[in-house]
Amino acid sequence: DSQSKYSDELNQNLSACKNEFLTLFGKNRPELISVCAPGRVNLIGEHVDYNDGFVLPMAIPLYTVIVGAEHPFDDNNNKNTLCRVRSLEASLGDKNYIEFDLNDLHKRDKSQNWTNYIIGVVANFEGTVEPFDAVIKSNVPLGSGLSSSAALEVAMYTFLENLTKQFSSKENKALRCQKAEHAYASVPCGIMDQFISSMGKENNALLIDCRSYESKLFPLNDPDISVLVINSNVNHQLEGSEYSSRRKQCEDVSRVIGKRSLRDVTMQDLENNKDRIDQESFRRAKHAITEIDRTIEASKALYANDIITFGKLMNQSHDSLRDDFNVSCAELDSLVEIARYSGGVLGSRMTGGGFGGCTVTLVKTSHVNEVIENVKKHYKGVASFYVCKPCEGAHRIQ
Ligand code: GAF
Repeated sequence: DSQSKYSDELNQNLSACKNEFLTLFGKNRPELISVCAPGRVNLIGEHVDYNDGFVLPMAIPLYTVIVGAEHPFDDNNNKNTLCRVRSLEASLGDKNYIEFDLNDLHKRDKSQNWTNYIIGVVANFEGTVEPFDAVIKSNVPLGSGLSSSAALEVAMYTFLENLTKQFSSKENKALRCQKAEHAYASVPCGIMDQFISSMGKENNALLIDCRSYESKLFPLNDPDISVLVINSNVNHQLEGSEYSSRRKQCEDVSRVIGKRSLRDVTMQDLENNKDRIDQESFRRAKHAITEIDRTIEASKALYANDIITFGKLMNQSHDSLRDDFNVSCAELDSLVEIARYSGGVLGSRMTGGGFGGCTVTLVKTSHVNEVIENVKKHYKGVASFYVCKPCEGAHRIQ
């Protein structure tokens, strides 16, 4: 079944990293450290983490794997400060081998973008980093809204923790990785992705309060209900500029209203200030305010096992992202429509930042194949499918 397919893939990627490590960096090495960090799918609560709102993601069994060890002493038996990292991801571009000095952790130019994720995490590690060599492989599809960047950052951080035996709290780990993304990848992301990649729990979604960082587990392990992730395999986002502008619009509205963030603004407040806010920003804020409420409602529904209400809220979330926040696209809308018209579907929406990437559909397990067949028949592009159970956050494997 699909779950054993995921663990097979994890094991294959782990072996591939180990083999490459031994080939590239030699055999006489200290203990090898192997870690993994998962991608995620967000069930509801989109574009609200940076508004201090609530999100409800789960970690999914697609992982970034890192295998590595301390960098060896040099020929004169001195310890140096060099790190070497090899990525087995062809999709990360042709610069798949990097070397950097721990004394020179400046941000690299854009053409070496994946390098920045690594160096950014090293620079933001809560402790002293030892020189190391490492190999990376990931099966979180890149730029698909499943949080491949956070998986890479959190995997790197987890590797450094195990290498140096200096462990951060899971919350600090997420915050440090987020800082790395802000400073080294120039994406002003919220905390959701790093948080769930670090804290994910098997069989549970996590309701995260993005203001207090408190989180609560919500069991999601009914075998009759499946979470189906569908990748549109398109990505229209231009370097995160749309993301930054949405974030700014939200912040501007709360400033005009005189509140700390949209978490503190009600629809009534927004209506009362209508004359002082341009129409587009009004719609952006309306999405965020209603989405925060929907996420709270959805978590209550999940707690009460009211999966019908949960699905309806997912549908409303998508419509709001499409019509008011304008972060969907034709491909995502089409996948959502096809799913909604299939039997057994409780709710379907885009997930993640948007402008391409994936949808998430809550569907009766008996109808998963029907949805997949309908998408294959009616979607104009070529979609990929993942049936996901919530899995554990980042951890050492060996
Ligand atoms: C991206 C960001 F990284 C998250 O912080 C979040 O804002 C998400 O888009 C939208 O909900 O994944």
